[in-house]
Amino acid sequence: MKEYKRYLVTSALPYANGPVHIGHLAGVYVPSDIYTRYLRARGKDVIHVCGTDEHGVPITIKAKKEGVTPQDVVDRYHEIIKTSFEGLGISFDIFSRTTTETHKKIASDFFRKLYDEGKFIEQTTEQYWDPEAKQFLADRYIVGTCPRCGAEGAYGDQCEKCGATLSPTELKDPHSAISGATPVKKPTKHWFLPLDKYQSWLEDWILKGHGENSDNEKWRPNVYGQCKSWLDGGLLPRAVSRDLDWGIPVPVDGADGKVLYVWFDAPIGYISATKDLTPDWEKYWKSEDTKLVHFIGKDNIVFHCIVFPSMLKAHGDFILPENVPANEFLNLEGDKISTSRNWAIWLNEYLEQMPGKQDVLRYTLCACAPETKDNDFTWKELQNRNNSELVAIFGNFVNRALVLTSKYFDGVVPATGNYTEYDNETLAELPKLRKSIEDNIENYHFREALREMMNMARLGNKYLADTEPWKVAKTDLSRAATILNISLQIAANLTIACEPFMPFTSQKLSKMLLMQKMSWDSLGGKLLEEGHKLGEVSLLFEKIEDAVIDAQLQRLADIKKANELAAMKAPEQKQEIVFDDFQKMDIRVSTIISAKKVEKSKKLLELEVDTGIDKRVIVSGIAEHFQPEFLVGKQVLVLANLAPRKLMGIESRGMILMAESLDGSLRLLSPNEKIESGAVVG
Ligand code: B3M
Ligand code: ZN
Repeated sequence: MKEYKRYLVTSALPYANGPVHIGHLAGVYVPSDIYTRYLRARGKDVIHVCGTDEHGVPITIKAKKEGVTPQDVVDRYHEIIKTSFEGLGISFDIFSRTTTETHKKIASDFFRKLYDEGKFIEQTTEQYWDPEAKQFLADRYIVGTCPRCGAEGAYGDQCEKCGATLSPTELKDPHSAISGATPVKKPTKHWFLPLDKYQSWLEDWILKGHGENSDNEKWRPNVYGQCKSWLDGGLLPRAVSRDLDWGIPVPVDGADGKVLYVWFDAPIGYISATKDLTPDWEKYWKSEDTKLVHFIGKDNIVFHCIVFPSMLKAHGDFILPENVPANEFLNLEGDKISTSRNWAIWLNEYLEQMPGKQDVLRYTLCACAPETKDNDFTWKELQNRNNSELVAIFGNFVNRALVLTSKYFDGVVPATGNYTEYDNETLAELPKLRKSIEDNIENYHFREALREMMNMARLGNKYLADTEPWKVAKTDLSRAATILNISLQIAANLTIACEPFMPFTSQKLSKMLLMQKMSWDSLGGKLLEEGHKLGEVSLLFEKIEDAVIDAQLQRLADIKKANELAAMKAPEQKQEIVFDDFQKMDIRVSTIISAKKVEKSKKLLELEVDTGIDKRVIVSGIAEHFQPEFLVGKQVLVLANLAPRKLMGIESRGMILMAESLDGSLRLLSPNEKIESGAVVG
């Protein structure tokens, strides 16, 4: 495998049209941060670049929905996203945006170079046009039925249901997302990157270069498989411009009203961000000694493995990625995460609602990261990971080691005596675990790496449980000294081993041990000198109580309910009637005087009602919906001239009018102001 001199790590640029959620974090940012922190700890020359993706239809749609400008939208979300990433300790070297001057210039120059060298095809094609909104309908501006899976509401560029990449003209039953109008086709000129010309080069580079038998890094099966199926299907030219008024103008004459396609400019954002980070940016992008790694979610694979590399190849000045470790999707409580259905845990909200629990989220998301297949996040899992792993193993071990040292040795690292065989075996595990963590991180197996880091805490916990220094100390203080020295060495090793995964914990633990920050290279050895004074002991993790989890689950249940209601359709209108039919009904405002349950009936209430005409009894089938006490004194609408009928032996004269919600629950209908009983409704 090739040795690289430096690393350039990129994380997908989130659209600045909403906050980031746990799906983004587990799929992209937690793994990329672990990878980069690890490389930094090893003293490698590494930079991690990211920023917000601020062009394209996702932004303009959001702006339209909120009645603000696209600039307002991207300004707001850039800040929210940036702050929340910082809050979670995602350590980008730069968090830029694609609306900077640097980016506009780099992206325009990129396009211009390809244009000047004749790398594009210029073509006039028929595209959908909204006759009401008077604009072309690119990408998400058009919705319809997916030609692949038949789902409704597929976008012009992608079906979220089956993940297919689409073009607007493929959609069945297309309509405008702006006005709802049925679009018409109109000719318009665009620039296309002829991906077909890069097909055989891509086959070589990906299928041979990063497949099973290659000397380069082998791409994950999910990534490799998606690329292969694209290549097997045969690549076609792809438009790299759009008819939109938000984006980077196409930098050639005669391109008024046309901007670069967002997927053309966004990946170039990695280059611009690097340039804004360091004057030395070219060494990262133009030297074969740099290892470029793109962290992305699976819906971005084609753009990072096929389209962007073809752009880079066409340009010629830049390196290609060595790996693209894309993750699958994370679900939430068994359901697909969805921004439009608000089915997500938003990072900014998590940080507000669960202060001090950043590492709990990082730990849980890494532990359940969808590395090989879609995976599920549940609040119960977060609670369990916290309570039975972080608190019960990691925290418990560290706490016992420190508290016992403070009790028996005044908080000073005690001197060791002779090691037993078990001591030696335990210490010998440390370098093995280190090696395993390294191999796993370098192969992008972050879940496994995390497990091995936790195994280091398990090792310490088991060592303490087996050696019982709290008992030994009573009879053999020097043996207890050896045990605690070894335990403290394990705790010190944990500060280094856990840093990529849980940087806040690492820092807290270093402070308790009064340790300087140490490089990865010291991991596995003896890190604390005899006589070293330790700092103050506090708890690393706190138990998360059921009430906290229940409140979060309740919030999700409320969202689900609201979504169900929003998705329900009102029943069809009944058959038409004439005015006379309506006139026959005598509806009166009435007041309920008393209410009681009808004996032996689950459903019926016996109500005494003042209709203004008389006082009468009405039996109503609403016992499961209202408590009798609630009804007394309420004004309601009564259909007074309904023929009497007997229910459970009681004569009922009239009917109380109710509104039945789409979910089947009932509401009383009362005048919005009090009015005398007997008032006629009509
Ligand atoms: N903004 C898509 C996404 O958030 C896009 C990634 C760009 S990476 C260059 O899924
Ligand atoms: Zn589909």
